[in-house]
Amino acid sequence: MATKKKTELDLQLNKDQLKASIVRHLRSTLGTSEQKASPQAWWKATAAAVNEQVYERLTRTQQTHFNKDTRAIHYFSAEFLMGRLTSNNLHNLSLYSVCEEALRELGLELTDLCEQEPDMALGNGGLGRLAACFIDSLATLNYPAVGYGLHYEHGLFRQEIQDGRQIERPDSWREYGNPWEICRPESVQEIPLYGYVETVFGDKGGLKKVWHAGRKIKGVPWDIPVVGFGGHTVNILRLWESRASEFFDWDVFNAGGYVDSQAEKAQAETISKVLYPNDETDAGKELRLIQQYFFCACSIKDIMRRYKRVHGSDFSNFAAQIAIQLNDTHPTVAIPELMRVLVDEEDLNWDAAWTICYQVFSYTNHTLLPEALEKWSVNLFEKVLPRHLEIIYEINARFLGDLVEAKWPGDDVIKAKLSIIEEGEVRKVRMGNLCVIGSAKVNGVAEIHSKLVKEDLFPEFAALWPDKMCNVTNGVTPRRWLLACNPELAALYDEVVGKEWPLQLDKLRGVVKFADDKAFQQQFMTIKRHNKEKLVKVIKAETGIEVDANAIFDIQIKRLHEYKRQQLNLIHIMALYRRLLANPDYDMHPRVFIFGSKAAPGYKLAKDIIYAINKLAERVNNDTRIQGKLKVVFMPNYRVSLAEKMIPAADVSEQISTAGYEASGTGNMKLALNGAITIGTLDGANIEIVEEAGAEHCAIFGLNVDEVKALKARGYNPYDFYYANSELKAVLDWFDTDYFTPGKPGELSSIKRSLLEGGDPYLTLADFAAYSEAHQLVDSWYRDPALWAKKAIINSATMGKFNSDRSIQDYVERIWKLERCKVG
Ligand code: B1N
Ligand code: IMP
Repeated sequence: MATKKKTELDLQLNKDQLKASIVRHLRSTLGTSEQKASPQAWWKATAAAVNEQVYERLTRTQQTHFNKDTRAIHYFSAEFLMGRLTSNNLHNLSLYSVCEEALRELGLELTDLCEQEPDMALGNGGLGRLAACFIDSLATLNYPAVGYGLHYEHGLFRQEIQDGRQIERPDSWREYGNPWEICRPESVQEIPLYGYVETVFGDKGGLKKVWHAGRKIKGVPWDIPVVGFGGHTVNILRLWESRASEFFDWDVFNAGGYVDSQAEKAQAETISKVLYPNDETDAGKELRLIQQYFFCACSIKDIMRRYKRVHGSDFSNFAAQIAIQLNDTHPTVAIPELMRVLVDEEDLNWDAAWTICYQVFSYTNHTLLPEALEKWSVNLFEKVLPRHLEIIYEINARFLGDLVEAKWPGDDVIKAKLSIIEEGEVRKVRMGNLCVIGSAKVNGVAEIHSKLVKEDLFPEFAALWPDKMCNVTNGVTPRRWLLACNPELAALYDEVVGKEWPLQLDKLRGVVKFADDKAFQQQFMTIKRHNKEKLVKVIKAETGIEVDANAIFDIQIKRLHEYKRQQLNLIHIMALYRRLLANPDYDMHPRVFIFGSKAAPGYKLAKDIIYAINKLAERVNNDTRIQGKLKVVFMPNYRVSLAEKMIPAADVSEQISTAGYEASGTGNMKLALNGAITIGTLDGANIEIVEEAGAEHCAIFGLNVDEVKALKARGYNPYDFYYANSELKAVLDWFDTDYFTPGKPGELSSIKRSLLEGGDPYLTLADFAAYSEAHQLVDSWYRDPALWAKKAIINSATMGKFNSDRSIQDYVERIWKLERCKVG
């Protein structure tokens, strides 16, 4: 018995043990005492106590994966929007309520301590948060997986609002240390950049390429343990930090150039300094290409090191052991990097290397927006990565000369279209084409999006490789987005359908039969009410605005982009305001329109829309004539931890992108799961949400994808709608007055201009009337509390499909072919 291995149960802490551990860490790790400790010290001590559990399981998991030499998925992503980890880790270890009690006995509230944690905002929005949900699901389902990305010192900027305008402030998430990350100096990598390529004679005869780097950068790995729900598997997220290769350039230093050597160091450290804040826009900047190469090269070296430790230089098992998923085109350079390593460093011949390469990689496309499809100038590539450009040329020549020529003999038009190189005044490398050519599978992120990827974005590639393109609809983790953020609703669901739903979200279907049950409706709506009351306090604290929990909470939270059409929401609120001014008895249930959104710092129109929302809010919220029937709130600094407070309190979810532009959306899933009713277009995953919930329980409006295409083909003229709809005209003309910006007429005119002279590229005016009607429908539903409760319940109960565990299972079956690996 004495030698018996520790089992799961032995690992599980009780309240007293946890309490003792927290106090011990407060003293020995934080160097303080119960009497003096700040809330921040208590939070860190709690995290340290939890980490004892995490590390034990991490070690077991890594041991098991190593011993069994399992195939693993490596998720390459420039963004991981993790948010806070404390409550998530506690829930996933089944320690949340134990910890709550332990802290209570110490006179502390766990929820308060959780507020001490800065968000880990290493992502822009949906794409980065998806990566975070996916690594949670991979660990939960016991799949061997590693997330690879960049250890940005500054994540997405902190947004302040000053006189209605967005101001960007640096985010310093690790200024005072972060208890969830572990530095791994033993796995440092060195990464070459710049320089030139030399052709030499190889040892085995024949020619060989040698890349003489102009610079070398050190990559330092930081590991974030990723605790699966149930606590069996703890995988890692490995993020690379850049450092100067030698701390000083001693020659420069000794010659008296201390400042120069510091500049060199600063330059190297710049690489992982800051996340580019552009969601869906390609900056085309040298530093961004270097960021991408830096983390991909570090990660490939890391994978190689691990593979060779077991298999030596026999690469015949490589493709069987290693799968790499490219989260959009940002990590594409990993493809030529793996070729470079296999051919130049491991001496494989080209064909052998290429056969490995395209079996290893798969690519997820997240957008059709042309401005997001990455292209790098050939000149920049040649300067930064000269050897990779040669490799890309070789991949391209073989692809066009063999495959394309065989399928479309002599067709130079198709060759020009499929080429990795775009010809023109400035020659460019098309990362999307390189991804498709170098990947086994290409997937879109919702049914409609995957169809458009196949038919509109890459039709020739789809003809060439009919089996390459597939769909995996996005999902969200129900642990964070229901269990942790909405504890009351989670407890109600435990009672009604049992406690398995956080793993099998389909079980919530069992709630549907209570949708008409008066007592259940009451319980459900009381919980919604509590969540709204909590949000009322947050709104008051953050903005000073008083709102009434009796009103409909209508929420649009997502990055600011014209295609997401916050401007449509804005002009509709203005129309409601006009109706109320014209007729103070205008019949509507009180509404609070709540926004949360960051604009890319260089996106002028997006920032103008934020300004307009805030100016409208000032005017509307202080207008006594409308008797509080309308309120507008812009919540500053929207981020994951704020989303966790807003989503459970939403009555209405705004998902109003122009059909064909939102690849999937994931906020839509979280809001519906928490009982919000969707006002939405038939775009992205909205289509599948409606399929699950039933069309009668959502307010769908506007042009669909085919109608958008047809209208554009006919020639869309926004003035047709402007002149035909007197309310719409009056609202747009309002932008030119000083009604919302007293003494400063024209401050909001850019919005009107974009919708008229600018051609209204996202068809805002075309959808306005239908949108307004959808709102009236929602208003009429809300006045019937039983009808509303039923719809809200059905929406929540039917979102099982959007569990990110289901997405991961789809990836496993359609793309990765992984096997689960039980730990412990
Ligand atoms: O990815 C999400 C989807 O749910 C959204 O519909 C989609 O818009 C989003 C360049 C992007 N697509 N492209 C990006 C982000 C950063 C960047 O630098 C592009 N984000 C999306 C998850 O599939
Ligand atoms: P969607 O664009 O509505 O699908 O938003 C996707 C998800 O990304 C949201 O539910 C949030 O979790 C996250 N998100 C979107 N925009 C932001 C942002 O500006 N900051 C932080 N998180 C965001």
